[in-house]
Formats: sequence, C-alpha cells, structure tokens
Amino acid sequence: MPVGTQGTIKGLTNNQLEEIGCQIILGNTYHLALRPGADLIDEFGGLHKFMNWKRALLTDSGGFQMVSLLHLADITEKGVTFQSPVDGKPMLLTPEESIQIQNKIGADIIMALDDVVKTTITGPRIEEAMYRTLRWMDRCIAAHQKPDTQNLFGIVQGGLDPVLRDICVRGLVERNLPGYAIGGLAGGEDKDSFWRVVAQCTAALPEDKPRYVMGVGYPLDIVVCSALGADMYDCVYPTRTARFGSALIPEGVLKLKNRAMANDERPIDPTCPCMVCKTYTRAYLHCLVTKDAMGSQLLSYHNLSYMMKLSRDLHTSIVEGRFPEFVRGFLRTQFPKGD
Ligand code: PRF
Ligand code: ZN
Repeated sequence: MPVGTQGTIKGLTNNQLEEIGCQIILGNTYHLALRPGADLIDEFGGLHKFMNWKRALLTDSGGFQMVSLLHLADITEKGVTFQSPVDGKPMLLTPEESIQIQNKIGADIIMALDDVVKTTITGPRIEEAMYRTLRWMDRCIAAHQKPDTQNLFGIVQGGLDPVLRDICVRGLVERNLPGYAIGGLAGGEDKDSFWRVVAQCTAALPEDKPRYVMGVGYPLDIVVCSALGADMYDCVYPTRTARFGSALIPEGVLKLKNRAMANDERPIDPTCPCMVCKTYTRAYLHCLVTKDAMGSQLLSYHNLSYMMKLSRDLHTSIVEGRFPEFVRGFLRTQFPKGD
C-alpha cells in the first residue's frame, strides 16, 4: 500500500495510481483529523468520495504517527496526549475517538489504536504497552459503529520478546478479528530480530485472514516477509526515496543525482514497462531531480510502479506454485556476488 498522509499520494493522481495497478492506499487518521477534519470528510460522504478514489482505503489509527512525529506525545491508560501542531494546546486521542474518526473517514480497513514503543528499548514498558494494546483493542471493538462495512484490524505488539508476542497474538485471535497487523517493527532493530518476530506472529495468526506488517518496507523485506507468510505492507519508502532522487530497480537503487547520469541516454530501468521508463532518459531525470517538482513526481511514479509490479509478480508466482524460484531470482539480481 502506498502511503498518502493527507488524502493523496504525494505527486500522483488517482488515475495514475489506477494505471500502475494500485488496489489500495493508506491514509492517516491523525493527519486527516487535523486537516481537513473528520466532520468535513463525513459531510462529503467519506474519504472515498472526498478524494474520488474508487478502490480500497486503509486508515492507520493515529497513535504511531503521534509518537513518531511528536516527541511530546504522552501515553496513559486513557489514550495518547499530544500538543496540537495547530495551536499547541494539549489534545487527547482515545481508542474510542480514533475509531469514531475512522468511522467518519470511512476506509475499508481501519486499525485499532495501539500503544507503540520502540523495539530498541527494553524493560517493563514493553510488557505494559502490549497489555494496554489488548485493553485498547476491546475499547476499539466496543466503539466501532460500522462493523459491516469497515474491517477493524488488531495490531500485535510485544517488542522483540517471544513470550509477550505470543500472549498478544493469542489475545487478538480470541477476539476473532477480520485481519491482523504485526506492529512495533521496522524501528531500528536488526534484521534477524525483525524476521524472527514476523515468523513467530505469522505462524500463530490464522491463515485465512490477512496478515499485515506495518511500516514495511524495502523490496527485500517484502519478499522475505511474504516468504514468512505475510500478505500486506505499507511504506513511505518508494515515494520518499523518490523525492531524494533515488529510483528502485531490480538490482537495488539508482541515484539519479549522480554525475554519471548527466549524459546517460537509457531509461531508469530498460526492463520496466512503466510510463516514465518508456518516455524519459536518465539524463533528463538527472536534470529535473531536486530542482523541479516534476522530478519527484516522475520518480514516485516509477518507484510505485516498481513496487506494484514486484507485488504482482510475487503473488502470481505463489498462485502458479513457483514462489521459491521467484525468491531465488529476486535475491540473485539484488546480490549478484552472493553476499
Ligand atoms: N502501529 C501503528 N502503525 C504503525 C506501526 C505500529 O506499530 C508501525 C511499525 N513501526 C508502522 N505504522 N498503529
Ligand atoms: Zn519505470
């Protein structure tokens, strides 16, 4: 899922998103509640109508965004207290309010408010956050007004501790939710710990429900987590890295700012069927990048096309029973020297 914070994927139109095969995009409760506001979106009949997006939408609950964006956020049993970026006044987001706002926004998938802590910290705070996430889950379920049209997903927390993760997974599965997310990862922990937690959670979550790894990720992480049983991902990486002048290619990353691009007549990726690769040279993109908004837009278009094609190819390989070959081919291209 490409991430659109303010009800838009930065630099792309709805038509372009449909053109590259995007089926679902993500919005943030926190950003949308601040601007344009949940009541205004509600007056328009929900976010689908407000932004004229006909495919699926998912909204994240807001807690993680506040904790990651505002260092001043304070978490208590009631909810997340933060300073309003508008007027600096203290504001409180409770599990009930997060769901109320998400009911107004009207996304197809909505997320429970979770207590997120960095995986790199240790001690009793990890355990407290995991149990609080389960208690908040019940408050979210009770507050949810549209269970027939909006799927409320739970989020597994518990840091890198297998015992805490196990308690959280069991607790959520008991509540028989339409889908489950694995949270609290991709926050600076080493890959080995990250993959271990994903493997443990996917193994314990029901196979017939979507399993969503939040805030992931890089092409490699998506391939590995899919091999471990995960189904859904969201990340700002493809669009953010585009704005810094980096293009995703099967071999890794191509830096368009690099001097060597200045007279390179090839497209970003000669094997890519996207509009940008069919139309523009590396030299032209080198000239635009970081100088004109069009540079970011074209690179975002290519990068999201790359991620959509990667997801499609991965999915097709599973359906056709050749996923192991797909993974080997992907890894051989990314790491030709085998390291
Ligand atoms: N919880 C929520 N959103 C998230 C995460 C989480 O743990 C992550 C993982 N770091 C990304 N987005 N609600
Ligand atoms: Zn392309």
